[in-house]
Amino acid sequence: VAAPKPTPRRNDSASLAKEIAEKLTYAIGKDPATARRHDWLEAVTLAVRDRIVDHWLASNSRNVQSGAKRVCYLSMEFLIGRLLRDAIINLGLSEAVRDALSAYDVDIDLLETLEPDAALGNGGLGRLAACFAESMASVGIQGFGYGIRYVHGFFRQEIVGGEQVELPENWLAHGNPWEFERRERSFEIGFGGKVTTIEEAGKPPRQVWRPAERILAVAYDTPVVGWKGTRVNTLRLWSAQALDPILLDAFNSGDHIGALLEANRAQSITQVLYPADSHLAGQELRLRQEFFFSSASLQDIIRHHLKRNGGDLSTLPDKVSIQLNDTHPAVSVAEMMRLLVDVHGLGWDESWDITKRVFSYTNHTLLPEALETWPVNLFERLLPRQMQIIYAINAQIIREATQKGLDGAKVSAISLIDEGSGRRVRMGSLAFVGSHAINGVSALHTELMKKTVFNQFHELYPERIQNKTNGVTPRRWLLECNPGLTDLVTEAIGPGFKDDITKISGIDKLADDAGFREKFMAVKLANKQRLAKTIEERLAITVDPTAMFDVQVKRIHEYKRQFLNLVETVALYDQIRSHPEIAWQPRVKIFAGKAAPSYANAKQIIHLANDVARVINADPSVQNLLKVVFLPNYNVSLAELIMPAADLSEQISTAGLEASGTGNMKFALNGALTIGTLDGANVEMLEHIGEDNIFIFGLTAAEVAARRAEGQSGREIIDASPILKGALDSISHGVFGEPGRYNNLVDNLYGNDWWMIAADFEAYWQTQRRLDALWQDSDAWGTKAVRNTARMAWFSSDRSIREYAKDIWDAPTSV
Ligand code: 26Q
Repeated sequence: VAAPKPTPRRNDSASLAKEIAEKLTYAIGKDPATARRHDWLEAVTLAVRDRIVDHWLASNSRNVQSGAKRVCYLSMEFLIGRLLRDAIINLGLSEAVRDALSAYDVDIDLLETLEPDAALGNGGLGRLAACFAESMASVGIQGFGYGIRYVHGFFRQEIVGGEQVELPENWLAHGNPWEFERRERSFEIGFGGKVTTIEEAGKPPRQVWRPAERILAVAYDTPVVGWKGTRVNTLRLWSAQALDPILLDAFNSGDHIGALLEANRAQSITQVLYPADSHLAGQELRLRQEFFFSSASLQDIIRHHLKRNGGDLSTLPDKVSIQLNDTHPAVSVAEMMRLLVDVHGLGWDESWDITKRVFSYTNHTLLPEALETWPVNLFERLLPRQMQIIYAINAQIIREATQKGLDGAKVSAISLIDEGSGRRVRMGSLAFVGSHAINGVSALHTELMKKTVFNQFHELYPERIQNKTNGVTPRRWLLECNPGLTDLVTEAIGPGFKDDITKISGIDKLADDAGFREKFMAVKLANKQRLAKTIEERLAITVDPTAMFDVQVKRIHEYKRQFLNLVETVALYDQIRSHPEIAWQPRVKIFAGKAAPSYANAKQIIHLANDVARVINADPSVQNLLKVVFLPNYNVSLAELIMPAADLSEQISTAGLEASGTGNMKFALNGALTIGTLDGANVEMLEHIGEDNIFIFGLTAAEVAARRAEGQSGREIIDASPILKGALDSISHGVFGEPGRYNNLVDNLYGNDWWMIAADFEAYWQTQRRLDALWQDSDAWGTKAVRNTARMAWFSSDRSIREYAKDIWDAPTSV
């Protein structure tokens, strides 16, 4: 008899309604009368998931047939957020699901808010990985995300007494319907132990690593649905398990506690995401995480290649590209060499050639304090064979460089070992030499990479560094988060922009059309009302939705200069009170973001934001003109609420320090104007949007570098600016909390003003006042807002991904 085949799921609302009821009954064990909202969420998710699985299996068999190149994106972070709405929109099921649920009097919008965020990332780098995964599926690339299945993602932030408190996050508490555990897909990962040389007669000596500790990496797969569901890729996240719990029991017979401790020790590797994004947490556990997921991913990639290509590893670079998302998976370069040479018996030179052709590396920061290095002795103890390999690679690189005529100082600049402050392995250098392409994430950042961190390498290998300006997926960051604007654009120019975002430029000509502009600003107002409601519910602060929503949301860091924004806020507060005759424009200053738990100055900035909000919001003399809001627990879902509701986007980093930024793109796509420095991707946004439609101020990257070299202090600038001086005085003299609380922040400005806050204040202040004037002319503001949305298409991650595919991966799109 022929085996019965499952029938693919149908997408009409009646079929969906029936299946949702079946899931509720047979998968969850509830009937509609007693089901709670979470039960409905799970039932809908499972019904939608069935449709994804149909596409997923079809994509997987097409992958096998086409044999096209696979792109593996290795990232310690995937900051995904929620998946239900993403899946529903990409599958084209919005109306069907809404209709199906209306039969049960259940509201899909409400259900969607019950899904926990998958917060497996810190910020920009992790969110970029999630946008790229979705874009790879959307443009038809055989993409595989590889990462870590953290049990606890990024911490939950509460504000208590104005200060950040970190609470553990537990996204898996009620299970995760999107993941499929693949127990059969598991690999052993070693740590520690010894390397022995095996000599056999007639053969070259071999190195064998005998780890002291072995742990199992188990795969959990999540489907990644592309636009229109035509391709579903896989995100494979690794979970750490004790190698063999039963053996362990036998080994520890009688010692149950000891056996459990052993299992816990194994599992601890994937328990928690490190919450530091710009300065190093140099702990051993972090290096273990990095190696754990790198080794598991490479073993999986090699296993797959051998199975599909008749056991021939020489063709690996034709069939696979591996992108390293920053240096976090850089140990992969050494581990790949170990697997090729020690495990699969290839020669060193051939292995090195394969490695370089397979790998490419994206750099996301130039901040010296964020460049990853590991003490040689730690590396040696944890990964003895990989350390030997790094030495061997280093010797080869130095030999090559010397042959090309490099001398002492230049040679030590390219050494993989930093001999300066204790011996340390430079992970950026390892990633560089093991890759055929190295990219920065904006044009400016890439040029600075060539001139600074990788200057010596760039001289030696001038063809390797390229630029790939970041992008954001227009599905999540327009269609899903801003249905009002999506409908308006559809009404105006048709739905073609959903398939090809470049078509959104069709609304450019409507910027001068008063009727369209009014509708555009009406959508904005509705989005602001929605955000105002959340602000009221969460903070009991009433804000006027017709005031200008001036927003800075991102990780809290000194280089991002939330402090500059707060000083301007305080200055504005003072000026409004001392000059009531001026036609001040009503503003709501909105802040959100998390500080790394160990980053004292960043925590002070959060405290100040909350202190400033408390004092200003309680002062009746500025009531209609100024409100300050710090929204706790910034995450992807909150961003989806905030981006569509912003009038003004603050992108005010010290020039030269923000590699790209991606929030800047989300805001502008949703019709916010930008006030920003010539930093990161702001520079390219200026080129696309046009100088009339973006508000640029402040020192350039070159000017910042020059001022830093001079070591100029902020004192003269502050003394010459009564507005700045006044604001700093009220901050340090106790207008906002105890006197002295913010001495450290303020004194830094008088000292060397490292972040150029005093230096840029005047230009920032003046630009803000120009924006006040523009706000009064709502037609002019509306025109610029429309032009922002119309001209942001180039910043789609589909464009970024196509560039990677063509210039770095040589991988076909639309397969
Ligand atoms: C490294 C070692 C040990 C512990 C933590 C880390 C670590 C973790 C996360 C270091 C850096 C990060 C994250 C960096 C990041 O998000 N960078 C941002 O990347 C975005 C995407 O390219 C850019 O748009 C931002 O400009 C950049 O700041």
